[in-house]
Amino acid sequence: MGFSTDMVRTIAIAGHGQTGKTTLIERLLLAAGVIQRAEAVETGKTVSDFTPEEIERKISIYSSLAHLPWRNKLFNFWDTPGSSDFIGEVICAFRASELAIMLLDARAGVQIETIKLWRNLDRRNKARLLFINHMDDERADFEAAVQDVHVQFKVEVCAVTIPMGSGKNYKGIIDVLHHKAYIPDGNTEKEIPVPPEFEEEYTRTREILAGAAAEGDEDLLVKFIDEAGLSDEDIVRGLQLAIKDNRIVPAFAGSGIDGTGITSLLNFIDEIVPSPEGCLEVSVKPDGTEETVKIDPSQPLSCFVVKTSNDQFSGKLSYIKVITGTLSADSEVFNISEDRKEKIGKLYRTVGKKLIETKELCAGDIGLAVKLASAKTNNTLAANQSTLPFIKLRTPAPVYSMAVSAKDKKDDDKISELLLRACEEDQTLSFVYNAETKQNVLSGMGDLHISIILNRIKLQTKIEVQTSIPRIAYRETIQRKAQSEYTHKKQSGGHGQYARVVLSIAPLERGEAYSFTNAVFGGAISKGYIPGVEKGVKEAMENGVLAGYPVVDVGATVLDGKEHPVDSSEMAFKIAARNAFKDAMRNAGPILLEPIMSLTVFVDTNYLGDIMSDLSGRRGHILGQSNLGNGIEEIRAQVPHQELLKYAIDLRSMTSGTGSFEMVFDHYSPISGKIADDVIAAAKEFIKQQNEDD
Ligand SMILES: Nc1nc2c(ncn2[C@@H]2O[C@H](COP(=O)(O)OP(=O)(O)O)[C@@H](O)[C@H]2O)c(=O)[nH]1
Ligand SMILES: [Mg+2]
Repeated sequence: MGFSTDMVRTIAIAGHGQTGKTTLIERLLLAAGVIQRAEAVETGKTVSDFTPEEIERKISIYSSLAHLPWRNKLFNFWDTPGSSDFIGEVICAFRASELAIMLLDARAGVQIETIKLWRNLDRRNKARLLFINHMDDERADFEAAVQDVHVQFKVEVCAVTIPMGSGKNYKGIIDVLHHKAYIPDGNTEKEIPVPPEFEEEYTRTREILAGAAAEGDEDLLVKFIDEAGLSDEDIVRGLQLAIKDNRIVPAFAGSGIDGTGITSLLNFIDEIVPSPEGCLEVSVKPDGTEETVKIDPSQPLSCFVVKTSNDQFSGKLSYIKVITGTLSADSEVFNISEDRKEKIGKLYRTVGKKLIETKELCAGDIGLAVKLASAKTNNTLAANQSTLPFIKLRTPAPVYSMAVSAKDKKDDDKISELLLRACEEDQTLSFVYNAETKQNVLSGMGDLHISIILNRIKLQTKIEVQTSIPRIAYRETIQRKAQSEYTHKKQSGGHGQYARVVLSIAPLERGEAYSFTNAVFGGAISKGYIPGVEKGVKEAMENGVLAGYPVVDVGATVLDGKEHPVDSSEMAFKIAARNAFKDAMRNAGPILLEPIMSLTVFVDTNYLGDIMSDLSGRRGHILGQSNLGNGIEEIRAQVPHQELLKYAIDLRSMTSGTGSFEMVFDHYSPISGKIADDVIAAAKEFIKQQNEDD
């Protein structure tokens, strides 16, 4: 059966680990009759956690997609991982969804990953609902969790369902929008009238909900004030507008264990959450400027590949979000990003690993195609060749790297091939050969992320992979001006070589990298030889005089020189300039620079002291620290990269697994004394070894 844009809703379920996302998907599918029983995550039989890695570790690692029919609509739900190691998977799901459901554990309220995910959704301006789960657990507190979100994110949260009791006394929920209650009933939940003892709370909550719904719409506000309340229809209309403008966050209560709170959530999505039509995507013009595109079924086809995975039976799976028009099975489209035609064969919807064939996907919908010849994640597919490509997924910088090689050198190529393929599937993974340090470096979002990738390769190929902490890319620079002159001369028999260069070098501002000026007066060096001089300077800067690291932030000026009518050449000037530079650098106070990372750490308040003193032990410079409420601290610091190579592991052990961090390169900063001496000694040892190997 075909679905039109107004019938489709795509929703990402996100939240801190263990809040119950995977369990909630089971409950949603059960309520819609897609599955006959909800499985516990521990059994390894849930719809969403179906890969061997997920079954073994009992956590979600990949985002998985499941669709379900509800009334006359089709809902696509993404289950996403909660661990920040797999944020790349969450980002795919966010990109392909118009709405997110943020899951909270009613015992814990806002947690560290909640904050990071919420900020991520803010950057995308995505509307969201709040599902406050675990109401059946001791210490569950619905109101505290709602208040937490309100205080933490400065948003208006309004309860659409409220719990009847909590912990051992949890009986179910009240659907405020429909004046009904739901209680557990065998496998699912059943509707009952609101029990008299909850009538008062219902009335109070409905009043607040009406007030929230009225806000932002003048007509409704007037009605609300004049008529002292709103009709059910008016509340629905107000909420529709509020969600569309992302003004309020509706909150729901429930439990994944007894399946309460599910029906009201599904009905709300049906009745209130707007159609994807008109939601915004971004495309990029050839000059790099961005342009918004509306989800629109009436335009020619355009779609975006949000995710690629490999299925052992079906082969390559491309998850395609349709932005405009309709994507049909057995059609031909243009892959804008790869500049070639692409044949679409069969199209599918999924329920976890199960593929269900469909003839078409309309604008706003998401599904998958198998074995596409060229399509990769981030590709734009369209009917017209002139369609602009959509903007690529925005993924965070990697925080953890490992140098990787095969135990047996002959397997290195195979490993590289597999890792490069893994990078195509996973945008937060990178695998690059660092020519400077002569290492193959695999980088990702944490040690768990990297170890899962390497394990998979080991399972597939039986090849032994060895890892080591990667070498840091240091730089060299100078502290003061210096001048030198160098004559390159070989004039004994045959064609001679002659060039003389007078060169001055001076420090530039940090980050300015390099400049070259020709200040030769009166033709002492012919114009034609100046490029040779510059090449020599650049070559010299590839390996500094201290430890062979690239030289940065130096301005070179060629002042004077001398040439020979027959024996001079560009090559001769290059050699002279290279040597002149090295000589000058030795006299210019050469120093080492190390990369400094900008680090943001999120930890529970009780670890704050430990983390702060640990950071100063890592030569960190604390820039600021703020209490985010609910016992969570954010620390911003600048720390040498050298000291953060194992931070993913160390932070976890210091915080019993609760801490989390982000980091990006910030700048280079000088080092001296013993730290510099050690780096220089290690570099010399490394160069010696390389020479022996060659
Ligand atoms: N008591 C209780 N346990 C729950 C609830 N929802 C999920 N769980 C359990 O919490 C654990 C983590 O659930 P899971 O769905 O894997 O969480 P996820 O990491 O967010 O996907 C599992 O043992 C679930 O059975 C709930 O509402 N109440
Ligand atoms: Mg999960």
